[in-house]
Amino acid sequence: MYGGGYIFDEPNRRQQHDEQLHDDPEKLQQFEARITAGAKIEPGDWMPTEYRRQLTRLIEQHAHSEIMGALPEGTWITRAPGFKRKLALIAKVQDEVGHGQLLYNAAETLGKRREAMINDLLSGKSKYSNVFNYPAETWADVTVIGFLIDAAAIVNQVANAKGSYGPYCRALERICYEESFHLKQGHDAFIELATGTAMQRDMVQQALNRWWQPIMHFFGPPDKNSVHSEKLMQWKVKMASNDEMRNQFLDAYVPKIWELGLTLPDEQLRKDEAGRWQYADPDWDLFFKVINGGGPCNAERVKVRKWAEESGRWVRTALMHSTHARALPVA
Ligand code: FAQ
Repeated sequence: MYGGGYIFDEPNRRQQHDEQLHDDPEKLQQFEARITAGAKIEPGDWMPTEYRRQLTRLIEQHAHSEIMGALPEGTWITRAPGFKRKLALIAKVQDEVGHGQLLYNAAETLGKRREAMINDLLSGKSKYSNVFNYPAETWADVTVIGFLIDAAAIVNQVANAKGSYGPYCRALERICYEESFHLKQGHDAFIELATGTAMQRDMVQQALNRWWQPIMHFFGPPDKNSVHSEKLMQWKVKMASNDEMRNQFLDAYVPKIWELGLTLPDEQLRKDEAGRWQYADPDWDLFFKVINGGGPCNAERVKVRKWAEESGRWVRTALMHSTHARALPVA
C-alpha cells in the first residue's frame, strides 16, 4: 500500500535478539530495578519484549493522533476569523504534524519501521485518538479543540514525560512546550467567543455540548476496564491512571469553564468532599465504536491520509534519490 522508500529497511535484529531473551528472569529483575530507581531506558538497553511491544503501540498511536489531529483544524485555516487567527492556526497545525514526526522517530527506536506504522494506520490496524473522529462544525469547535483538547493532551503528556523510556520522554518534553502555546491561543480564542455577542456565546456553548463527551473519552476507559494501565504504570510508561488523569483535567479546567458562565452537558458533574470529581458515566459503547473505526469521521480522516501518502510519494522518492546521490563517492 505504502511505497515511500524510507531508510529503515533493515530487519530489526535487536528485536529478534530480545525475543530470545525476554524470559530471562535475571535480566527482567535488573530491568525492573532500574525503572524503580528512576533510570531512563535507552534504545540500546535490554528491555522485555512486552515493554517494547507496549511502548511501540502507545507511541505509534500517539504519533498517528498528532497527524490525524491536524485534519479537523487544518480545514479551518482559510476560514479562521482574521489574519492573526489564521497565522496562529497555520503554526499550530504545522506543530502538530511536527509532533507526529518526533513521535514516529521515537517509535522507530523500538524497531518498527515507519512505513509499517503508516500502513497500520491506513489499514485501520492501529488506533488513534477518539477525538479526531468528530467534525469541527464551526469556528467555536476549533476554539474548544485548541483550548480543551490541547489541555487534556498536556495533562497526559506532562505526566508521561517523567516516564521510563528516554526517547519518548524527550519527545514529550519538547511537545509540551509547543502544546502550551497551542493552549494559550485556544484559550484566547475561546474567551473571545465566550465574552462576545449572544450569538458567539451560543456558538461556543453548542460546541462545548458537542465535544464534552469525546473529551471525557479522551483519557481512555475507566481504570476498572483499562487493559494496559496496570503493566504500563508498573513500568512507568503511564505515570497516572486514566481516571486520575481525567480527574486532574476536570480539576484544572471545569472551574475555568464555569467561571465564564458556560455550562457542561452533565448534571452530575461536581466535586465531592474528598476532592474527586463525580460525573455521569460517558457512553463507553460509543467510545469503542469510534476508536474501532465507526465514528462520524473515521472513513473521511483515513481517506485524506491515504491521499496525502499517495500524493507525497514522489517527494519521498526524490529525497531518497538525492540522499543516495550525495552518498556516492566522488570520482
Ligand atoms: N482514543 O488499556 P487502555 C493530541 C484504546 S495527542 C483511541 O486504557 P492505554 C495532540 C487503547 O489504545 C492525543 N483509543 O489503553 C493534539 C486500547 O486499545 P488497544 C493522543 C483509545 O494505552 C491536540 C483500549 O482503548 N495522546 O491530542 C483511547 O493504557 C489538539 C484500552 O484502553 C496520546 O496518545 C483514546 N482516547 O491508555 C493534536 C498519549 N483511550 O491498543 C491536535 C499517549 C484508550 O489495546 C489537536 N497515550 N484507547 O487496541 C496514552 O497515554 C494512552 O494510550 C491512553 C490510553 C491514556 C490514551
